[in-house]
Amino acid sequence: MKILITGGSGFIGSNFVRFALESRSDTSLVNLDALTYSGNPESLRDIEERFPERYRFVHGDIRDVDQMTSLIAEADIVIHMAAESHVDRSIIDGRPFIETNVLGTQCLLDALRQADPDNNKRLVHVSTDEVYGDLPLDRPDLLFTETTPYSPSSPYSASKASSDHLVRAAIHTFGINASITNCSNNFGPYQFPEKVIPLFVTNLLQGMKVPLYGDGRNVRDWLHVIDHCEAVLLVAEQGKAGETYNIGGNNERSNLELTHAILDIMGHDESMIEYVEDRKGHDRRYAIDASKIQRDLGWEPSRSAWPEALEATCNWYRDNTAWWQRIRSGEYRQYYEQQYARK
Ligand code: NAD
Ligand code: TDX
Repeated sequence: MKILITGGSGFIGSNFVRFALESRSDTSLVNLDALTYSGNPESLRDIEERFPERYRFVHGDIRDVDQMTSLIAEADIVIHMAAESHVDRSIIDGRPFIETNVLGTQCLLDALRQADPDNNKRLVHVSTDEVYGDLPLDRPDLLFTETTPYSPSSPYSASKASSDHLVRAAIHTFGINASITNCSNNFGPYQFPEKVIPLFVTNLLQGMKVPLYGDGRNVRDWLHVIDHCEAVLLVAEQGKAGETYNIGGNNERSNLELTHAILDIMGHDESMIEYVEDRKGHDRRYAIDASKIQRDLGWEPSRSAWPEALEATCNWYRDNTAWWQRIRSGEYRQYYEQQYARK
C-alpha cells in the first residue's frame, strides 16, 4: 500500500508516519509538507534512518496542484492532515487559515480529480470536533454526533468546517472515494509547544508559570495521538466512502483539572497557575460520541488512560528537551511574548 500524507512533519502527521510504518510492513509512505513554523523535520529524523526504502519526504505546498497531482498519481491512499491548526493564531490573523485549510483543500481535491478520474484512490480528510461549535457545561448528556449541525466559532474552526464542506461537496458531485474524520483534542509526543499540554509542561520545566485562560472551567476531550492515528489508518483501510467518523477519547477534563494533573506530575503546586484574560469566543465544552467508529470499524481508544497517558507525555517532554528547546528559543519566542503580553 502506498500512502501520501500531507502535513506529515507536524504533530499528528509525524506520529502517523511512525505508526503506519511500524505497524504495516507492506506500506510505503510519502510525506508532503511545507515546513511552516509547526512542521519539524527533527520529529522524523529517526524514521528517515530506519525506513530509507519505505519513507520519502517531499518539501512542497498543498496549493501546488501540479506537484500534488503527480504525487497523488503514485499513491493508493491520501491522508490529508496539512493545516494551520492553532485557534489563538487564527484569532490574531485568519488569512493563512483560509489559504491553507480552505484553498489548500480545494487544490488537493482538484489534484485528486486530475490524478484519479475514476475515483479509485482513497482520501481521508482529517478534521476536528471544533466544527460542531461548543456544548453547554450544564448538559453533560449532550455529545457531538456525525449528524450534529456545523456551527464553528473561531476562524480556525470555520476554516476547517469549510474544508469539510468542500470534501463533502466533492463526494456528492464527483463521487470521490473519501471519508472525513472529526477528532477531539490530541496529546502526546512531538506537539508544538503553543498547544496547552506541551506549553504548560515546558513552561514548568523552564521555571515559568502556566497561563490559564479565563476561569479554567472550559472542557476538552483528550485523546492520545496514537489512538487517533490508529483510527485514521483504520478509516483509510476499512471506512466507507462518503462517511464521516467522529473520533474521541471519552475523557473529558476541565482545563483546571488538566492543569492540576500536570502540576502534580511535574511536582508543582497551584502557585504556578497564572490566571490570564480569556481567549476571545472561547468554546466552553467539546465532547464526542464515538460510537459509530466503534460499531462499524471496531475502534476504541486503548492508549488514552488518565492520568497514566498524561504522565507518559509529560515525561516525554522532560526526556526530550533538545526537541522543544530549539523551538522555544527561536521564532516561536516572539509569538509567545506577543500572545501573553496581550493577556
Ligand atoms: P500541526 O500544526 O502540528 O501540523 C500541521 C502540518 O501541516 C505542519 O507540518 C505544517 O508544516 C504543514 N502545513 C501547513 N500548511 C501547509 C501547506 N500549505 N502545505 C503543506 N503542508 C502544510 O497540526 P496537528 O495538530 O498535527 O494537526 C494535524 C491535522 O489534524 C490538522 O488538519 C488539524 O486540523 C487536525 N486536528 C488536530 C487536532 C489536535 O488536537 N491537534 C485535533 C483534531 C484534528
Ligand atoms: O495558554 C493556554 N491557556 C489555556 O488555558 C492555551 C494555549 C490554551 N488554554 C486552553 C484553551 C482551551 O480551552 O486550553 C484548552 C486547549 O487549548 P489548545 O491546546 O489551544 O487547543 P484547542 O483550542 O482546544 O484546539 C485543539 O484541539 C482541536 C487543537 O489546537 C486543534 O487543532 C484541534 O482541532
